[in-house]
Amino acid sequence: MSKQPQLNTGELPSRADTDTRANAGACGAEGASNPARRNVLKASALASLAGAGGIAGGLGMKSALAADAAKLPEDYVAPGKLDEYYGIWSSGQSGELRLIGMPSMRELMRIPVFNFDGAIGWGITNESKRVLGRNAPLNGDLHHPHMSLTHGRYDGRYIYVNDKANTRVARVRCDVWRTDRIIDIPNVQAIHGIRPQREPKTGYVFANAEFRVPAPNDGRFLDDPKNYHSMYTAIDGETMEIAWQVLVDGNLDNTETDYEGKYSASTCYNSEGAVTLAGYMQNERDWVVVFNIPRIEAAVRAGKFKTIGNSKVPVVDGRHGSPYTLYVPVPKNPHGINATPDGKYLTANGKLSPTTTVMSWAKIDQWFAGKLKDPRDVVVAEPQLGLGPLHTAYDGRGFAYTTLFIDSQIVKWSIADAIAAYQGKKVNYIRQKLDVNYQPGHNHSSMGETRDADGKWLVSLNKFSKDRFLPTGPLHPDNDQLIDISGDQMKLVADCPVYSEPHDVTIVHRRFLMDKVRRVWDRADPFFAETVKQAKTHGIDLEKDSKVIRHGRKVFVYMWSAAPQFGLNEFKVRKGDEVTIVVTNIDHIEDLTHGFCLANHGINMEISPGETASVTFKADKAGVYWYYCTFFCHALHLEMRGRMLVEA
Ligand code: CUK
Ligand code: CUA
Ligand code: CA
Repeated sequence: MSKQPQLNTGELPSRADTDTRANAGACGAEGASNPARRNVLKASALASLAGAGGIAGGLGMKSALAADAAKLPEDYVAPGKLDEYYGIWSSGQSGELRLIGMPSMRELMRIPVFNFDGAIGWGITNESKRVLGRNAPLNGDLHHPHMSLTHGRYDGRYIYVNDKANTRVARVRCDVWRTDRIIDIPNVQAIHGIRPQREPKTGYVFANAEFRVPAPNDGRFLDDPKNYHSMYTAIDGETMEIAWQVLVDGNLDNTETDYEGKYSASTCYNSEGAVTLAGYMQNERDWVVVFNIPRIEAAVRAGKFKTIGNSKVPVVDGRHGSPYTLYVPVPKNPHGINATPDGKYLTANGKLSPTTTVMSWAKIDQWFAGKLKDPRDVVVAEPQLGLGPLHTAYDGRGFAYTTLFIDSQIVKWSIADAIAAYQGKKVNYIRQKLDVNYQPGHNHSSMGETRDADGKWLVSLNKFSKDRFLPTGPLHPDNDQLIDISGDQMKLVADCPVYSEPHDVTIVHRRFLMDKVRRVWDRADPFFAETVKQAKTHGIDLEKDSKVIRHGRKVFVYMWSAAPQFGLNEFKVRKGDEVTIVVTNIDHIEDLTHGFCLANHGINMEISPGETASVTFKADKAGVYWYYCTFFCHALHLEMRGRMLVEA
């Protein structure tokens, strides 16, 4: 995705189904501005109120700026200027993570996680294989990226992501933006929703298993759905070890945690335990299951668990009637579950019901304390929002924004008014419905899943783009739309085509990240420490030495790279040797990356400043094979090459 700033050409949408409010041109005319300009506007507006002396000058300045701002679209970030937010995008079945600057929506970087990436050699290098596992599948279905938190605020350390396709959870480091751990989740199938704990600091990362399977799933039980299960998994976010699992009734879809470190909760759309489409829709109500974390931890400590098959993970029984869980009946096939940034409520979105169910963490607390009888007593509102509510985001000012998949809209509503209406008061809790194009799944607001929710931007991740872009063949991009939510009314600002198929995004203000991002690698970085250790055993100083070391049929080829040269002009091996090539980029200069590509061997890897990267392969073809640099590093970049000579 690379969206050019949409200039305010006044080009109007031609289709009747495009809301005119939703036109970028209209926004510009209403005094749109980039965030910096917006602050100037705010300051001048304040100045105009600050006493008689300020009025004339303030107003004059304000209108001048407004006229100026009217020339620029709201999301405009001038060349050379930096975005205010990092949008951390999932990519669905592409299996990678993407960094997109916001509000410009310019794609900044892609971080391979579960997928093959030929640009940096993810899936090729030994360093990436150590993270992936040697025979790991090179695909994934990455839906949910969430940053680690401390006291309900982003802490800029890690992004945790799920892989629904291969039942995994991974962690990406935010300093070098590289995946550093991928783990398999045992006893279950298809990790979907995940959430890091908010309080006191991401301790657990919770992971939902969506598909019910036998446990153990070893062929003993097959077509016997009564013996299928789903489990909730708690992963230690630091060590990436699995702490425990909870056996549940039904299945698990999305998950959310509170702001106090006591509870987490998941939606279940298959309370029926069905295996057919008609079956999943049978019950009028499914549920939200709430997990009592301290009670589960106590049960594990007290040995009240079992283990399954070869797995050593403690499994606690959290099915109906257990002291560890609360099952709250909610309307039919709920989907997204989202906690409000004030720490008070969570909402479960109806999907097949036009409602969103608002629950109170305080009432959940009372229920577990035995002060409430009916699980439905924890519900404080159930507003009717429209057709197909999937996910809800918050602005920190008491408003919620829910995607309506079937209506192709975002509905803005007041949480307080919805609660008042539930108590019988006559209030209209709906503030606005904005058409989006088309069929939104997730939406996400800037900083909206933290205490710092700032209510500036909202992204609607639309599953269909239909006619919004130049045709690209039968496969269409998704359409992620940028919406300004800073005012009373939502305003659609930009369309942004994205490759299949992001589900979710986390929008993090740059202040949480910019200082933490490394510009060159630390030579002591754990990502390639194993390779550095191996070089030491061969007596190699990676920064200085370029040489070939042979141990029987194993050959280690060490070389540095410095623009525009590799440390070795050529090296010789014998057909059948197992060759390990280790390249160290000794250009410790920001942005001076080299690549190492070996012709006709399916090998390419990136070596950023200060990095060591390695690859192991069998030299199974005699002859001359050139290796060359693949990142344009110097005027003589094309000349940066050498030969591997393979003796017959
Ligand atoms: S799920 Cu895709 S739209 Cu996987 Cu978060 Cu709701
Ligand atoms: Cu080194 Cu191009
Ligand atoms: Ca159902």
